[in-house]
Amino acid sequence: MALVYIGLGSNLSNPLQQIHLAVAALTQIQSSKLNQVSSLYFSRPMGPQDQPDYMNAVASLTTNLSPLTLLDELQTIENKAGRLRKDNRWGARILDLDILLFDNDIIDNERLTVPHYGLELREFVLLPLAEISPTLSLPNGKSVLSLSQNIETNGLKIHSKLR
Ligand code: ROI
Repeated sequence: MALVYIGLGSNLSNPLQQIHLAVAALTQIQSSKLNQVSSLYFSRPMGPQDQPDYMNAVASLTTNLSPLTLLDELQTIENKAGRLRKDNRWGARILDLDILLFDNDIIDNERLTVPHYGLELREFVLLPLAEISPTLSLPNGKSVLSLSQNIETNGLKIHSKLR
């Protein structure tokens, strides 16, 4: 079994509902078990500012799936939410499900980069991650808690508990 952390994000089509539906969908992934879900956070857009604020959360999952099979499952959930793959990289999106960490694995291929390239730079990933796993370290040895305490919070605020 691998321990995986997944970042959830939405800023279109009722983000609150999108994140709730996505959490429900995560519980249905084959050969996997949803462990923890962070609070739901409001965050300011990273990238172009002419888009709505985001809602973000982080979940942990244990899985017997391979990284790419898990990625297929997450993309199926995104597609069912109405996410268009051709969406521009830095633009608004209905639902984004990112594999942040997959055990201590380092993965780098055309489809998948783990740890997620933005992990250490994004308050909307680090704070929810530290909330559910304060003792976690990244494969490079850095403490998630200390990263989260040293990053600019950029107005991030807790909206609600998810479960
Ligand atoms: N900004 C925020 N606040 N939250 C996100 O999930 C998010 N996702 C993205 C970009 C466009 C980089 N900005 C984001 O993909």
